[in-house]
Amino acid sequence: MTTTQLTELAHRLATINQFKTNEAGQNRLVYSPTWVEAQRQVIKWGLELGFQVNVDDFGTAYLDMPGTTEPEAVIATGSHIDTVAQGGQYDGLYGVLGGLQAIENLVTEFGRPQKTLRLISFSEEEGSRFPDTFTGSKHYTGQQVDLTMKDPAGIQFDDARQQAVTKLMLAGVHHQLPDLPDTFTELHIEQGPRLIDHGLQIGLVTGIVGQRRYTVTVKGIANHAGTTPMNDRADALQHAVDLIVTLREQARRLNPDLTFTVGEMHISPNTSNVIPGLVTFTVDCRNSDEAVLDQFERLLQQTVTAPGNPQITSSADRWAKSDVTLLDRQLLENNQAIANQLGFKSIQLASGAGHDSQIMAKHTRTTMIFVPSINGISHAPAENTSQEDLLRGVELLAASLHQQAY
Ligand code: HGY
Ligand code: MN
Ligand code: MN
Ligand code: MN
Repeated sequence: MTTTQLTELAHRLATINQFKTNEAGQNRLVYSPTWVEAQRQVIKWGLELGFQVNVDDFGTAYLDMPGTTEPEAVIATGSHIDTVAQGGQYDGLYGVLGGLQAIENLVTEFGRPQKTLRLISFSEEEGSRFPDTFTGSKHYTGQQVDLTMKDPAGIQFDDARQQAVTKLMLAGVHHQLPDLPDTFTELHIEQGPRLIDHGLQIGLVTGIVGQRRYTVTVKGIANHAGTTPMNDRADALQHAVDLIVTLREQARRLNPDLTFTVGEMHISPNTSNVIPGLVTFTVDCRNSDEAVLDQFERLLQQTVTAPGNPQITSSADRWAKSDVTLLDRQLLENNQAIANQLGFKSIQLASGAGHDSQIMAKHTRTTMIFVPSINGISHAPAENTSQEDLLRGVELLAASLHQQAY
């Protein structure tokens, strides 16, 4: 990859990352104004570079470089354009723009491919605005998504979706849902410490952990902070804290590799001199063994609904579940051979982060390529990857796509 092309990738990453709404990291939540700006920009680059551009009903953009002799055979790459709240500059976006750069480099060097090369910018993966994850790749693969679900402000998914998609229909953009590809390769930052800690440059992903997300609701009785005796309270926050401490200990005892995260909490009425009457908090748990996740789910339900203060009730609602997913072995081996030829220091590893690839893998041969995350940080403004590592990922992806499509 030439310096110009690297500069181009850096320029495109910076262009989209400038759309952020405030200094607290990237907030490209699906169908938000910054999300619309970003997806419009990807579409404009696609049109400028001569891709055929499709946008589907969920706002996913498909940039096709049609094949010359086998156009109906499709080799795809891509990732998601949305971010978590206060997210980093590379999660998802690197796979979209790195994939675009890889295809652009191939066409510049080798002309049109024999098979169609497709870059996919999935509308939403994170589950950061609406209570569901992977809605872009789910829609592409024909899985049902609840259009009536609402974000915390009460805005319905379907309304936000329709308004945003209208803004993506630039001149020359088709509005269809393309067929599934023959293979899908996702380029992504590792989002963890393994590559960087071992001085490695490339991760070839064997599989992706299973992931489940819940919202626990604790209902007590709001009351006066000063006049209510300590032994006569239905304090929803105190009970929520007890539940979190108990569940975390249960997760640790069940399996040391079971990740347990409470990332979001809402307290009502959330004011200093009122005993909280209502608390909700999320639980995100992940493991490479579905049986461990099943066991923890039973433990979670038992713990949450265990009898205690009769004035307090609590319940747990699971709103996202993605299964343990093995990725395509042959595609991984092909990429391993290319990485060795290119002299890249690589390992094969499982992903602790969820990815669109675990949805795509149910419908087509799928593989992933990781590049290192500095200090292993992700889902935060400090998320970072060196230019050289960004470059290596694009180089390996381009060689892999070349092997499949030319
Ligand atoms: O949460 C995840 O693992 C992914 O980054 N969406
Ligand atoms: Mn160019
Ligand atoms: Mn991601
Ligand atoms: Mn993410």
